[in-house]
Amino acid sequence: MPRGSNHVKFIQNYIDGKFVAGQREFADVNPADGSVIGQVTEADRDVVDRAVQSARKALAGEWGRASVRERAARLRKVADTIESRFDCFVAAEVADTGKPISLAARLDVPRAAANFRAFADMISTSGIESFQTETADGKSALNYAVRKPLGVVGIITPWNLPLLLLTWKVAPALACGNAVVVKPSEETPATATLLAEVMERTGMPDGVYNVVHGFGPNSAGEFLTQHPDVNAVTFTGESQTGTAIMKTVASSVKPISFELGGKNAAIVFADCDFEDATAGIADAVFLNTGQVCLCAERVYVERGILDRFVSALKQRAEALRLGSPLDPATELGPLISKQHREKVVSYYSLAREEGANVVTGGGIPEFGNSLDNGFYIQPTIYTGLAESARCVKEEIFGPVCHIAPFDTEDEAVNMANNTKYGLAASIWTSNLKRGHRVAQQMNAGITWVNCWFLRDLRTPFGGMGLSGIGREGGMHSLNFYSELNNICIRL
Ligand code: NAD
Ligand code: 6OD
Repeated sequence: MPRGSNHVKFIQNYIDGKFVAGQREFADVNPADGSVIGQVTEADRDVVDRAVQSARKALAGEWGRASVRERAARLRKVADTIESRFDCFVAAEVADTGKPISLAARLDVPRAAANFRAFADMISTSGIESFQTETADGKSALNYAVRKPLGVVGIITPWNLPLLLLTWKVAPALACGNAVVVKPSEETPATATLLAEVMERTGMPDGVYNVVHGFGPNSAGEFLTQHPDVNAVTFTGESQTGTAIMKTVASSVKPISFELGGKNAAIVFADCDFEDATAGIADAVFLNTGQVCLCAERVYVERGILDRFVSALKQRAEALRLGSPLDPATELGPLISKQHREKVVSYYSLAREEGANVVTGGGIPEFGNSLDNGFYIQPTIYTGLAESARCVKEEIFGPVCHIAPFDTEDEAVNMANNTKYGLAASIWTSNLKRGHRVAQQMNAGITWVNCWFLRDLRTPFGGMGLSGIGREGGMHSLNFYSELNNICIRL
């Protein structure tokens, strides 16, 4: 982020180990007060091409020859360096997203370092498949697979957990020996750029990590997915964007990995630990102002505890401290942008038109200070909507949920599964058998029982239906980011 004052940063593309300006700039806005905190240089087609070529060059050089041990050591150094610049990363993430400083310090930045360490460990200990095969003449053959990098990986990420989600892809891609060109969200360009400084400090060879800034269609995102020398594309973002990217990459048959949207359900049985369940669901609905793909926007509660549950969640929603992201006591920051707030507010209006009962929230808070220029919104709970209502069907991506009753386990399962998405679910019960039984029926990539967003990076992560294609995490990441060449030797 080379030139700039303390107030307005100039955020540039990073190519072949150098910061590079482009022809056009766009503003980086702080969602907490609407102020412009940075000018970001947009990558045109030529700049994206230079980034891809620099990645190709890196693959042909020292990086392409690095052993697994050397790559793992490099990744661990990146983790250490992120930690040595912890406050800087936290400050940049908070300014870009408006998320509470306590959240960035507890979740986003520690997870970025953890991503690099975890994939350094995984690539170091990953084995090779081998099979001894009987041949027709009574002899045998030995099969074994070797792992090779895909080449240049294009990585496109959203704004909700910018550094966490970017490093979740960069770390395994580099562990497998690829070079990357990343396109962070136009809303949150800072931490991907800070990561470039980290790469430089750790002595990562030039061209291994490149950053291009810009938008999606007819900008850096599309130019990257269209590029013929990009060997694979991994994307996290909206399902509709996934459709557009899929069309673009179809002509060149590149491997893709898509982590997309969700309309996740939580099922609360009357036998749950009530305090645990209400606390867990408050987190699942409101964390990061509801801007986590795993957030629960549909909560199904067994009828016997419905009223008690609704009033407990209402109490928790109303107790949440909205405020400046820089105040350590703040629990809820703003939404990411004016445009996104307009979208969420339009769903708040739609919910009323669709006949919802507003339990709490439904509007925009007032602070009487500069935060009124930010994009804050009230945490909101609805009841009374039909299961066919758009607000129950469509992803809103804000601090909002609809609560509906159920009478039987089968009914709860059917309602939870009645969606085109299939990302995450959570089940709250003290009956272990029921926990397993219901979890196994969920049409979702991830189901939590009596917890939410509890992550082990070795496990498969992804979604079904509109929520994505493929799985990342653990061996699934290593397999996505490599080509396996099976070698068969007649013995
Ligand atoms: P988005 O799809 O609008 O943008 C994501 C990224 O794609 C951005 O960098 C954007 O510039 C780029 N982009 C947009 N159009 C493009 C195109 N045509 N070609 C190439 N790139 C393009 O998503 P968002 O608003 O940034 O993020 C919110 C969405 O992401 C929600 O739907 C949320 O559920 C989803 N999400 C999913 C996961 C997951 O793991 N499944 C994680 C986080 C967020
Ligand atoms: O924890 C992760 O690895 C992950 N990919 C989380 C996604 C959160 C969505 O907003």
